[in-house]
Amino acid sequence: MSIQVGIIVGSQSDWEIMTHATDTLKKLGIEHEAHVISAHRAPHRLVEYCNSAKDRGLKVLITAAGLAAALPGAAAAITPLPVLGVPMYSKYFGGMDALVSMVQMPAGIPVGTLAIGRAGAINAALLAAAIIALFDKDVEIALDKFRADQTQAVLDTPPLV
Ligand code: RP5
Repeated sequence: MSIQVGIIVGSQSDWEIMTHATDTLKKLGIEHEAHVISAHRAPHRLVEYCNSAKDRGLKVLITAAGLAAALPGAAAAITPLPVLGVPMYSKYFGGMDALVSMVQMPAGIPVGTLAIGRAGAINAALLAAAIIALFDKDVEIALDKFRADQTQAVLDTPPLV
């Protein structure tokens, strides 16, 4: 099977949180790749990556960045692929800085912005899966099973007290 999801993070320091996205993609059997590509520190690399992403067969990009968090918007400006953005926690503003940056894209260049941190990383993977499931039966089946198992796990939880 070919690689369907490309993950790009602005820094190695974002990676620990974004392993929640790769763990989720693995559970769903979705092939993916991940790279550190900073929009500010390596802009030319970002342009190269995003310009070739669709031709290489990728279907969705998941991006993660903190602080000024230009990466998702810059990626979305270059590639026609759906771009999902996960804001990273920051020491001074708790990730609200990145969240507001990502969600406030000008009309015409959307970034599907998720929650800050772990929930956003997991949900970015699930949203990528939902997009791919529209044309990939294996992913549709895997996502349906994931959701059913999740529901069953809640139902199986014994009373807390
Ligand atoms: C952003 O700056 C990265 O996405 C990261 O969240 C933040 C801090 O990066 P480092 O200084 O830890 O490399 O570009």
